[in-house]
Amino acid sequence: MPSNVMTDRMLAVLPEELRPQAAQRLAANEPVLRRLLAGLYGGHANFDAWLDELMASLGALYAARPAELRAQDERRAAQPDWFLSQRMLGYCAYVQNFGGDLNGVAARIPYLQEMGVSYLHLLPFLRARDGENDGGFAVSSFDDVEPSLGTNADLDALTAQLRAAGISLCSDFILNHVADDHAWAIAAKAGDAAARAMFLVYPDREMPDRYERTLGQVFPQVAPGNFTPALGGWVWSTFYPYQWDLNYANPAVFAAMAAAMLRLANRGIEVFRLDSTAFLWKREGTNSMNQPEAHQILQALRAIVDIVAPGVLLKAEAIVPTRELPAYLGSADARECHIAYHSSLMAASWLALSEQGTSALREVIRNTPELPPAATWLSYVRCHDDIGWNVLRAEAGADGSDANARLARASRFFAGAEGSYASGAAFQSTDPNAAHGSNGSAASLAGLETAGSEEERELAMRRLLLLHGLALSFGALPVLYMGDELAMTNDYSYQHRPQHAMDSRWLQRPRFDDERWRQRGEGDAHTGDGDGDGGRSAAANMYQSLRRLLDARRRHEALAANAPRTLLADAPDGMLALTRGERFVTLMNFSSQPQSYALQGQWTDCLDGRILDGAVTLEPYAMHWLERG
Ligand code: OTU
Repeated sequence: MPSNVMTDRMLAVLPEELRPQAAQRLAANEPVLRRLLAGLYGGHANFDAWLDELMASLGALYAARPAELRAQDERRAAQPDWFLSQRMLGYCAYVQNFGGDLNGVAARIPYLQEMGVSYLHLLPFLRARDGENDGGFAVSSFDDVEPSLGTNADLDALTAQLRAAGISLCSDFILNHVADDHAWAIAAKAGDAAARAMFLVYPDREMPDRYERTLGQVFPQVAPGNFTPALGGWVWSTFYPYQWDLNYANPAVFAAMAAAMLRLANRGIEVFRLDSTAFLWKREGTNSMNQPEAHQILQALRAIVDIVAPGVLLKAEAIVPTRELPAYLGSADARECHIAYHSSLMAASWLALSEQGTSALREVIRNTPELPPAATWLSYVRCHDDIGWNVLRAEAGADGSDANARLARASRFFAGAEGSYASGAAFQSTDPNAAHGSNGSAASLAGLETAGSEEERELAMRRLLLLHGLALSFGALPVLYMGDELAMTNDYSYQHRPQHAMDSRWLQRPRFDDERWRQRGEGDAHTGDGDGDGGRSAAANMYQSLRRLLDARRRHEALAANAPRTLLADAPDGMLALTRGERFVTLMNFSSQPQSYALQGQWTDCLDGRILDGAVTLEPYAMHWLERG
């Protein structure tokens, strides 16, 4: 189908007044979209008719986009780096844990504003499978809110309230798989051939066995293997057996998912966390991750967003080795996602704490390239998943050490091995010498739960602030994980819930603690609530210390996402020293011993106002954010 036919097809369904704007966006993005789709699906007999229908459906979604969102699209298209500011701050929570339901989340907007949050990632809130559903990651309908969390009207009200508060709502878009009770799965079970073709189904074990030779396993303990007996054969299911992978080689899957995403965008979702993006395309003889076609699918989705809803951001969740990450952010001439999780940076910061050395962390930073304009990393300390160690294999082995032994040691350390301050759990390892992942809340992993003395509590608090300090100063969109701002510790209650008991990720998925929330201002001289630091609760201590970091970050343009960053190689191994721009340096001590660093010139610590020059000594786990002068 020639290019102008595609454009005409879409313009035909738009009202007159939207056509000039649409024509402009099509001129910029349609050639790319056509090339990508022809590459992926051009071999299909009905390709032209399919493309025709796709363009008509995109046109209808464009026409249906509310005027307020269209106006926001225009503002953002005129300033495509709007999300790179040092004033952007993310917060991530489960709806049920943070607010009970969507209305309860709306009631917490003032709290989010108090912290300066401008981006709220609510973990899955669409209708999920009954019973086990991987915390909502097994979606039954992309068009309905999970009834226990509210209604579609509640979602519309929440997006409007958040928008008015200057907070962008981020929703998971779980595009790799659907629940085994999604309408497509139900129809496939009833024998519908078109529905069956949405999945990857094999009549016997021949192909599954061939694929398994080179596939990895995400949940080796609780969901071994990548195929599930269903539909009279074997269905591809990378994650839990009730999460059926979609067949992106089928153009109908692509068209249906693109439309589902835009329908959500038209409800006011401003950022999509594209779950499990690495797994979208399967190829025999490989681990079926990070395949070129997976990137082409994401680039095609990006072109569609740039045509229909250019104010929307795509965020890649690809928990893959550092060298595979940059591709998800595309390049200047092949745009892909706007944001990608830097899981290597996150995992390496915990590894550095456990080793009291920064060699692997530095290697990760050296392997982190500069990014195309209007794209950035997502930095974080903890999230709802495990800290996956496997992404660090290259960096942990770079200096000739045995990467597996090193990562397995970290895994034991955070599971509370002898001599460790951490309380956590090793995730999914079938072998005590293997490294898979670690679970636990940030506070518990950093030692707050085991701390028996004031001094130990102080060290745990410093470790937490150190990791937050790195996430906030690295140059990224930082996202706080609910409860970490109040130093919430592990939640062991999952062990008594049969549907969660075998998945220790629930350790770090607690209910928001209102008691800690009420304590957060205690003893804060600024609120006049008390008289100094004495006797402050851990929650108040954490909240106020973190707020100091958040406030300082907001004041310093050098901390904007893409301001240049360099690693200072002359810092001792226990320390990490990074410059941001010409006038900003962060010094972080990852060890339990004091560390020294020789500064050139005079610097002011923007956290406590102290003036420093010459040799500085950092106390155990201490940090400085220094501005020249
Ligand atoms: C994602 O996770 C989600 O964040 C998990 O909560 C879901 O269980 C999963 O998808 C299925 O929807 O590999 O890149 O190791 O890091 O499952 C996708 C555990 C993933 C997670 C892993 C992850």
